[in-house]
Amino acid sequence: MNEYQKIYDAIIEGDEEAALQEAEALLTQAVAPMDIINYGLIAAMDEIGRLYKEEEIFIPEMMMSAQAVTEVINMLKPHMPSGSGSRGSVVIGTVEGDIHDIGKNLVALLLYSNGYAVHDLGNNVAPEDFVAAAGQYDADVVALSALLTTTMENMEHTIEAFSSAGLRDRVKIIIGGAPVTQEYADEIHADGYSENAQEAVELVTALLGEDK
Ligand code: B12
Repeated sequence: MNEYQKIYDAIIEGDEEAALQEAEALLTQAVAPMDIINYGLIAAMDEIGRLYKEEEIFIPEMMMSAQAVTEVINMLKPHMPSGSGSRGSVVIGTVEGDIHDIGKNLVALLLYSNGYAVHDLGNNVAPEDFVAAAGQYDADVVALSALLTTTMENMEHTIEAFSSAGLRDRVKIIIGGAPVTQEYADEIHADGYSENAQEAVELVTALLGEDK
């Protein structure tokens, strides 16, 4: 049994209390918060997705596991570096029609920890709300998340809304989420795509330049 097995099992069971306790225990053993997230939480969510697809579990179970993951991430937040907000302004949200927000929250957290000012619009965000927020926060980057093949097209609609508002050249738009690919990013003329939250930080850094 590896050190992440207990927290993995607790997430699969949707047992928030046990998951929080185990996260505390791992922190006292000096395990890095990002390792707990990657090897405990994300690994368990992948398995939850598989179990749901195989109809071994249903939406209520998936919701309990998601809730446990969210609470553990909230608990880990203060144990991660807090950023200066000086490296650039990022507006982030999950696109319209989609309420999945765990991955988006992780991207927001890592960007914040790495020095970016992050303005999180939440989930189910309409294209015009992304455009308005980008203006309000003078965004350098707009980051779009989608977890459903049916809502991915709202990434394209959001990019179109920036073009219609005459703001497309003012911001870099990046996209991500489990069904999203580099090919799709190219197809809808996004400025970038990354597979996970750590790479999202590298992507934003590359797009804005180190001196930003
Ligand atoms: C948890 C979950 C839920 C929870 C969400 C709770 C929440 N607060 O987010 C609940 C129970 C609400 C839910 C609901 C539904 N879900 Co759901 N859900 C999942 C599940 C199991 C895990 C998602 C997750 O959190 N993964 C962990 C995070 C960390 O990973 P991630 O989101 O991919 O993010 C990482 C990267 O993608 C990337 N990233 C993410 N965003 C961004 C953005 C940028 C800019 C960048 C650069 C990178 C990036 O970085 C992240 C960290 O590394 C997935 C299965 C799966 N394997 O994805 C199904 C899944 C996404 N759901 C699915 C479905 C069908 C649904 C429902 C339609 C079910 C229904 N019939 O009602 C509803 C949709 C509701 C809606 N309108 O949005 C399907 C989608 C199928 C498809 N092809 O479209 C999946 C794949 C399950 C399956 N195998 O069938 N779901």
